[in-house]
Amino acid sequence: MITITRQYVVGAVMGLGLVAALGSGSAQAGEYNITIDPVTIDTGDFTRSGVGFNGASPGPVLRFKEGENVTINVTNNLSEDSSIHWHGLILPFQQDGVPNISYPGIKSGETFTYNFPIKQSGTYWFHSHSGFQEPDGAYGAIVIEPKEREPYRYDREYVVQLADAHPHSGNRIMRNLKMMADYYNRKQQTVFDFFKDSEKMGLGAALSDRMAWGDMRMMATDIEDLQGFTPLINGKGPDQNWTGLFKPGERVRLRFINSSAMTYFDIRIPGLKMTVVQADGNNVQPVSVDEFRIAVAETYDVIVRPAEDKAYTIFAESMGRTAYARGTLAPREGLTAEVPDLRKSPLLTMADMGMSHGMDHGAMAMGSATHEMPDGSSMSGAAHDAHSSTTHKMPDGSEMKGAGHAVPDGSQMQGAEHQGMAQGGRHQMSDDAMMKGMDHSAQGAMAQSGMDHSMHGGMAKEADSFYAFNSGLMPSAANGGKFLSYNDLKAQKPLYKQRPPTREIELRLTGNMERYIWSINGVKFKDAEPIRLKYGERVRFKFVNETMMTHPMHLHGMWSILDNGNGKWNPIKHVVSVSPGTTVYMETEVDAPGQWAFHCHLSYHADTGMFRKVVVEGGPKEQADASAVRHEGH
Ligand SMILES: [Cu+2]
Repeated sequence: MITITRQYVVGAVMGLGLVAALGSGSAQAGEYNITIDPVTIDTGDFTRSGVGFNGASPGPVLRFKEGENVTINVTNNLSEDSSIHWHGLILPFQQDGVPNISYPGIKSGETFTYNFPIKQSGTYWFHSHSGFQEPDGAYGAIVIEPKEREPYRYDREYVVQLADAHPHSGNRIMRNLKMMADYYNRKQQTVFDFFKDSEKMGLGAALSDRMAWGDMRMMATDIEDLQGFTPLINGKGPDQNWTGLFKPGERVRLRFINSSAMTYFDIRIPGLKMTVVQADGNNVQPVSVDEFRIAVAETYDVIVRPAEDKAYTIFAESMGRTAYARGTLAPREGLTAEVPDLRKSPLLTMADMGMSHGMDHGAMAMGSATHEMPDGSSMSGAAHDAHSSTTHKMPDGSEMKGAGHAVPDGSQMQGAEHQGMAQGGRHQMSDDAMMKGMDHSAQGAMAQSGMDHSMHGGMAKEADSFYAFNSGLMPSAANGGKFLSYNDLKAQKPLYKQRPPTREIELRLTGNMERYIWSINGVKFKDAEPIRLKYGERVRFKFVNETMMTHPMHLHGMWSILDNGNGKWNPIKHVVSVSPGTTVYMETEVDAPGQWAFHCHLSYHADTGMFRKVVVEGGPKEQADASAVRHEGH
């Protein structure tokens, strides 16, 4: 049975300003009042002014029931325009809450009334879609109880909402990044690192490595382009230690939500296995893990069963290892457990630089294709003789030619000293046919046994098709155990019938780090035509990440069916994270008329142009009405 703690019920009702919850048979109707307010945020490290809901950041936990109709009156108490977007909810586009796409936004002092049916269950969240109000604190959680019983048991539950509070306001951060893209990058390599590398790699290799990164106008440490934040759990900094209580032996459901502006987290609870039961609000076939990575804007529900009468630390390290969020699960208030140290910062590799984009997996050989770099220059992929004698047996018996390590200036790095370098060939199957022909366990086996990269020393890691082979970002569990992969996600119950896509749309994720401009297909939102879809289509989106940063791509209004090779069991998500140097596919049943946002969920990437409007043409008349909302610029 589900027991919601008393504290929770009281907190939800009070925080919500619940006006009425009328139960009439199966159809319920709830009315809620939310205000958008200036608030003070205290992280324990610093205090600043920010934006919140109902006088607090994070805002209330909204609890809905699948099948109910909700009316939400949102009053803007700020001195500027605002908005609320219901992240991951399937609703009519006029209710989606994106200024200039769904509606004009909410003016200062005004109230906008949202009204929509709740068609789904699970864990979601809501946030302002105006300016940098979300990084400034305007976010809250949504929990939707299903009509039918859950397919798993738990005794109590907690929302664990992560954020990356920064002492600077979003506007100030954007100004600084525009002025100097590495303004907030404190992990830059120093001249000392260079001498260390020279000793290891030899002077020539170290120099070439630096020149390669310089040509990219990026650094091996560009994993987090915004550092200096304090990670929060439910609004509390590491020292403020958010605590959730349990009775030993209980099953505790933790609803993790990453509401960060810019930060990916790797989450573990030392001493506890976590059973992942839901991703982005949709039930998945349970998978037991020791650690998982949560992209910006994703949600994961896990169940843990702490058996002992002691405290456990919820430890969420930022992907760049510059900071951590910390909370505690404990049988009593005031108990704490040991807090682990941050692990060493990963370094991006040449694989993350997209050295392998020219690789054609149909032929399994490196082509002589040139690679368009973000700044418009091109990189020759011609010099491959260093490894031409190396061939790799694939599970299907074909052979893959080893790829050389061409650097952007056309020179070549010698094969012997690749300490900081990655394998040029990646195992991401960007070719549709290959993808289908190979199951992912075979791919894993290939990397572990079939491919022996002894010459790369300890650099070779287990393959995961969602990371470039030998990516510096490829995670591993702190205790050596199981780290969740996108490949592990299988839908509990597919939402859609499996059918072939009607067409494919390629979206290259592009950027110019030096000028801090992020774009899609090299075009900023401001200069881009909308993506036009037809109601009834099933579109296959192909994301090719040509940048060195990981982008969490979020399509509003319709589900993103991640193609992770599990066919009809492919998981259904609202955010698809695309790592550097990889190609990722997702499919969408185009079943929601109107106009929608489609963007990278890193706030400062979306703002500079990694954003598109999607227009869905046709469909049921009462829903369509797209012409009613005029596009009024950006
Ligand atoms: Cu991005």
